[in-house]
Amino acid sequence: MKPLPGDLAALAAGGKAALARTLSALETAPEDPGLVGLLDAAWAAPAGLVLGLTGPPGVGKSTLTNALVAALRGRGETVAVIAVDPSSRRSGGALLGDRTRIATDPEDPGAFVRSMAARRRLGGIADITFPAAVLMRAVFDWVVVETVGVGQSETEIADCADLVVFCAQPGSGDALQFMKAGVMEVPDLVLVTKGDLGAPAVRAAAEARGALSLAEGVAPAVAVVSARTGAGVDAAIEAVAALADARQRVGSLAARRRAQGRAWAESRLVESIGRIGYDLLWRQIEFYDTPFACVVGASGRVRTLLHQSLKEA
Ligand SMILES: Nc1nc2c(ncn2[C@@H]2O[C@H](COP(=O)(O)OP(=O)(O)O)[C@@H](O)[C@H]2O)c(=O)[nH]1
Ligand SMILES: [Mg+2]
Repeated sequence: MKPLPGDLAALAAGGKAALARTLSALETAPEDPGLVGLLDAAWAAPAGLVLGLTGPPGVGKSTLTNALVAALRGRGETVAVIAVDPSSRRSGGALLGDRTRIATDPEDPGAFVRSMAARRRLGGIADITFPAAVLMRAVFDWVVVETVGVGQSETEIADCADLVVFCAQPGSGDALQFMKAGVMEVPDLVLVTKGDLGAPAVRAAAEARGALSLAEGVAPAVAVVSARTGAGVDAAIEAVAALADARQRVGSLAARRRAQGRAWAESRLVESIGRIGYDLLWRQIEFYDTPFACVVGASGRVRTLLHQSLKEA
């Protein structure tokens, strides 16, 4: 296999093949020093925006992702997609047989799609979604993460996306009930899908606005889109970009990313060195500039210490 790109410039210059190789290394050699260096470099240079799409299966997330890719490419912007597959121990495969595939032109260097299994955390976001999104964000204008939209994934996406869009289906009030009850984190934008259905979509949007007005803080905007006709897709992109701009100006986007890096590093470390190890070590770890190297470094230290003490015992 060809070596990993040596730095971010090489990752960008290497195109989709270089990105695909780097993403594979995330799964096969997550502690590779070259990979870890690339991750921290990408972490320090976020160029694009990570958009998380959540919503129940069948709501139209994949179809909308296709429409977003087409619209963004039409505007001359580049886009990478992470499709989190609903594989799990329990179901062992796809939940819906007729899942819409996300299709892009393999010849187009500006559009990239990667599927990832929602391993371990049932129905949730793959552990490598976060580092994958960090890598993609350094070389693409947009990163769209389509979740499987069952249970936890709806809140987990908030841990790796810059902005979360919740997709709601005309004629189903369930998710809005969750939101009202505070079960679900409030998204940054709500899109009622399948706007071509007409009145039911308009009604769903009104219901969503009503439900969200009861939530704490500033209620997110609600808009209607149709991936089928393309209506509202450009407006949705503009709404997301405007939100991101506003947050960038006040610094809350950067703050959110820092918190995500810290939370990811903490959860990986607790997994590798345990809660006791983490509680002993965390004060000595400076996560913010190099969260990826920190995780590998701290696990390595603990491994060495344990090894020594076992030999001495
Ligand atoms: N009428 C209409 N149907 C749609 C639209 N978007 C998706 N669908 C249909 O809804 C079903 C589920 O779509 P899919 O994108 O796979 O949903 P996902 O499970 O949320 O990814 C499919 O049969 C789509 O053809 C739309 O804009 N209008
Ligand atoms: Mg889908």
